[in-house]
Amino acid sequence: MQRKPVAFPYPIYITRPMLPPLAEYIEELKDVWDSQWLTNAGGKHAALEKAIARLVGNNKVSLFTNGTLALIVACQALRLSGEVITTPFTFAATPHVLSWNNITPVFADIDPVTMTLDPERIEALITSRTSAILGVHVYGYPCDVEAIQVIANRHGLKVVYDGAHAFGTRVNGRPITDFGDATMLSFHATKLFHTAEGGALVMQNPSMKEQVDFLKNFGIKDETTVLLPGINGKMNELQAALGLLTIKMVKDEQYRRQAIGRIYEERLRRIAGLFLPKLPQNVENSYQYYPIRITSAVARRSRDEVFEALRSYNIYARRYFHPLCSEYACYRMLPSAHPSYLPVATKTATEVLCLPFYGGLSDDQVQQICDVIEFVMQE
Ligand code: T4K
Repeated sequence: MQRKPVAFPYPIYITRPMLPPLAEYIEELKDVWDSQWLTNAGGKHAALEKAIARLVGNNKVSLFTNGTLALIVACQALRLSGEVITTPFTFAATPHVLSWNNITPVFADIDPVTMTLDPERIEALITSRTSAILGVHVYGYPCDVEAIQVIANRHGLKVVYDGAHAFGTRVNGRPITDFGDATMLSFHATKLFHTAEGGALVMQNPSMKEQVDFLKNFGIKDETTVLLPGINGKMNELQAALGLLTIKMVKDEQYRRQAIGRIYEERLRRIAGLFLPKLPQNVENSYQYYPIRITSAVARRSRDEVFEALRSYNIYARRYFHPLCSEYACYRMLPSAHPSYLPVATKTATEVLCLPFYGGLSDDQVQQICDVIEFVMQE
């Protein structure tokens, strides 16, 4: 039996944001101070929008103050209504965006391997009220974008993706934002690339970008013309200035996370009942999260026991996404929310644990986290 490991004397979180040297941020802010232009499509906003457009293969990009507003506006721009089919295995923002648009979320079960919307569960849920499919590239693992598009085409539905975790994910060499009518990206502090709070919509259609740009600025065209009932979703210059620095740090952060992933893999792969993330060959990882799965039928400890035990060692892993959105008080009365229709999602939500995963972790810290996991799973 392994000796009981020591607890960390400080908290180890699931993530920590990349931060450029403060002096560089101050330098970047000098133009903002000089121009006294703080928001409403300033120079930093334009520069960041361009930089992100380059990364996503020159698709149309519109920056937002957060990812949630970007998704709300996508629903407006695509005129979604009635019902939208989505996954229950996601962050609260996904179904809430539908509710804020007066749309009923219809939950479909997920694929047991990718943990994303199972295309085979979608068609049975389509009714005359269905206007779209809203997939989530959970942990940056891509939905089955081709199968989803085939279904959407067959039924005349729009396809929107919540790509909050998928900045940098590529499928067959193509940016994940190439698929569907629009993809939301989140640039929240907990995301790989971040602007403290922030987000973007990536679209294929230039006329949609034009409309989205109006919608995020109250629908204003000029001083006397308001075209649409818009909202305030604009990214400000302080956020964009931070983004112009953090975007340069993404590649190194991904390399470091890849190295951390290798340590986890090497140390944890032999533990009975503990399953490690494995992406298909044709997918490039965003390195957003490191989700392990603990299957209580095989493991000596349940996911919740491991989660609690890790906390006693000052390790704050997270159970993203437990409970399922379909279990929230505001959604559980929906017919599609009944657990009997969502067996895979229900089981997955009891198994997943996202481990600390960020470039600032040293090899020694990762090894110590592994010592603790090994110990608590064999206790
Ligand atoms: N769709 C999906 C699938 C999403 O996951 C999200 C957001 C959205 C849509 C909405 O996108 P945004 O509108 O947020 O752009 C966090 C984030 O707040 C949330 O953005 C994210 N998903 C979700 C998965 O995680 P919490 O409640 O878990 O965050 P919190 O405050 O517990 O932070 C987690 C840990 O991160 C902390 O324990 C320590 C560390 N941390 C956090 C912050 C905020 C830092 O080190 N520094 C920080 O500034 O929701």
